[in-house]
Amino acid sequence: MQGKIIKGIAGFYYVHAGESGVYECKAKGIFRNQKIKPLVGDNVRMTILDDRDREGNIEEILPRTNELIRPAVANIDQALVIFAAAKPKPNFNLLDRFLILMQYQDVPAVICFNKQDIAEEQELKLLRDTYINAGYEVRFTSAVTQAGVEEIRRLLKGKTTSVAGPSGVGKSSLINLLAPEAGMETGDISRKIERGRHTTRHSELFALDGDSYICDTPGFSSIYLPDMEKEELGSFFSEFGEYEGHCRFQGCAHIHEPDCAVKEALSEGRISPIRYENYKLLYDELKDKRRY
Ligand SMILES: Nc1nc2c(ncn2[C@@H]2O[C@H](COP(=O)(O)OP(=O)(O)OP(=O)(O)O)[C@@H](O)[C@H]2O)c(=O)[nH]1
Ligand SMILES: [Mg+2]
Ligand SMILES: [Zn+2]
Repeated sequence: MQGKIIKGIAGFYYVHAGESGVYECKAKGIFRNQKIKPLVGDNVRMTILDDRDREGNIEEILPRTNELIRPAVANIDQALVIFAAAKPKPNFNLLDRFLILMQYQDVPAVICFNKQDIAEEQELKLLRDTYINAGYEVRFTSAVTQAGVEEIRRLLKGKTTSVAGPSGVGKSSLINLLAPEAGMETGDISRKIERGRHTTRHSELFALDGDSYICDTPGFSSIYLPDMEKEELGSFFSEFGEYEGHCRFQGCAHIHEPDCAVKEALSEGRISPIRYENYKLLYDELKDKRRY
């Protein structure tokens, strides 16, 4: 029998086998035979040990299309990164880091700005302009009015999508609308800290229908840049692409060099100052890291 690992807790793996439902499995022999640890998202072959108690053993992990390091999940088709358009205001540096990390792992990212209902039109415009101009797919939603939610549902169809974003932006609220049986707890950040138990600690997949899964992953408050040379950073800012061939110097870092076409585009408003500032900050971070 085949299935997909939807959750892993303390040595047990929960395998969703379509119509047959979910089995609680061990993975005896897997590490020894295949030298890999099962991940949420893995497609597996299993044997059923007890059909009434719904217990099984994972016999084989089927080939992965990809394997993300953060979050640690396999076979992800796309990432849906959720930030709030307001309350909390989006942290652009964190968003850009996340986008770089996904591109580094070859996972297409779609940006969703939630809480559209409480953001000013001006704030929404800034978000739209900044990230559409940077070449990303951008969606706006509200878990309260449900605006944009159907569009997200269409986006998820037939794919396994990993949902990520900082705490308090409405990830669980949106997942509950998309997969009501997920039954995720939602709440105010302050209340959460007091009680300290809503926070997602494990990645978990929810089946939306036969061939669509959504993966809730632990929220993040910081992200390390992937290991790369500072010279590679520019390739993660695809909006620089059409200008960088016109810089005076080949290999221009677009920081202190004269006759830099990227800086010229910046001064003419064709490149977003938010994105450019993040580029500079991240460039310095890579430079400092390499010095030692
Ligand atoms: N106005 C408004 N409030 C929202 C929206 N979506 C979520 N909220 C509220 O924002 C708060 C946080 O929502 P959650 O869904 O718990 O956020 P989360 O991203 O899952 O947070 P963590 O689990 O801590 O990572 C709750 O009080 C929600 O009711 C929205 O679209 N508009
Ligand atoms: Mg949540
Ligand atoms: Zn340049």
